[in-house]
Amino acid sequence: MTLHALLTLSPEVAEARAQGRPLVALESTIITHGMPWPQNVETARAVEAEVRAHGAVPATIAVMGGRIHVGLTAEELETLGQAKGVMKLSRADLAACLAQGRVGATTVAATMICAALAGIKVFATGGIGGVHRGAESSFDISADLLEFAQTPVTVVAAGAKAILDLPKTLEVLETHGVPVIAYGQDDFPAFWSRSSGLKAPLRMDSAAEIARAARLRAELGLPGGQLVANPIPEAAEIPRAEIMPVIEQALTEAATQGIAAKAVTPFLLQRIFELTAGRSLESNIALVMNNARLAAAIAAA
Ligand code: PSU
Ligand code: MN
Repeated sequence: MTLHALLTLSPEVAEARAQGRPLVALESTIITHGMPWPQNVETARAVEAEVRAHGAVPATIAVMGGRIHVGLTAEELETLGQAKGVMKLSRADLAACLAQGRVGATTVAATMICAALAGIKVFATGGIGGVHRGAESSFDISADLLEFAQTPVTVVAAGAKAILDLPKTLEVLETHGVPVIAYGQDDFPAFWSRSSGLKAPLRMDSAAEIARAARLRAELGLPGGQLVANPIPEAAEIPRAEIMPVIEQALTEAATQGIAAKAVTPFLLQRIFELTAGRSLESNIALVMNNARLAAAIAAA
């Protein structure tokens, strides 16, 4: 496959690609809009190291200087982690950011698009966007959900945060024909909590099976990817009873302050970090590392 003209590969990713080694894409909105500095850069580095330690090569994706960077150098990562005014890129914004030569961080949707352009089939993150509570009046449904229906990348996440309406999120994924696979358990996980109280539509217990399902989906001519929902490790879990009041407070504040559109998710994440005084961040880091390990195994398979 010839490389798309808008892509710049890091030396590490270029070498892995040339050698046909397993690659795992990583998003950058989690760095710029999902975690505070300096934990954002430290976590991004640790996640990359975890992918390497498990036999794959990490490719963190971001837009800089009119190019899509697939794999960031240590310097680029540090710059991005401290940059102000970084655009949050979804499907709608990617080309605009490139055209304007601005710095942009890729969400799950945009990372899937860029990964597919680079021939990368597996991507690890923390949580995905979904249907927001009150979507019946706000119409706030993340573009991430529609991306799963059209871009052939397997995304490993710890489910979705309970800041979202999880039953509606699962319904939208089902409507769009997206396989939602819980890993190693029956329940759909809820980010900080191992269970959302909802059953996941599908369950798989091995990386090989998940990789096989992705291949067969392509063989059948079905577009789109898969969502693998990997529960947070038990030791890092925050019980639902503890996290729910914090989520409710953050949601109330967002409503009172009239937060809308792209600002909603970053606002809620930021407030939850502040309200749990770092506890949510520790769990967040643990679950991303866990997802990096599973993604590496799927990529290798
Ligand atoms: N959910 C999280 N952590 C995140 C995000 C979502 O638990 O960092 C980020 C991801 O980049 C995701 C994006 O793709 O927010 C979704 O934003 P929106 O809801 O505006 O589509
Ligand atoms: Mn939204």
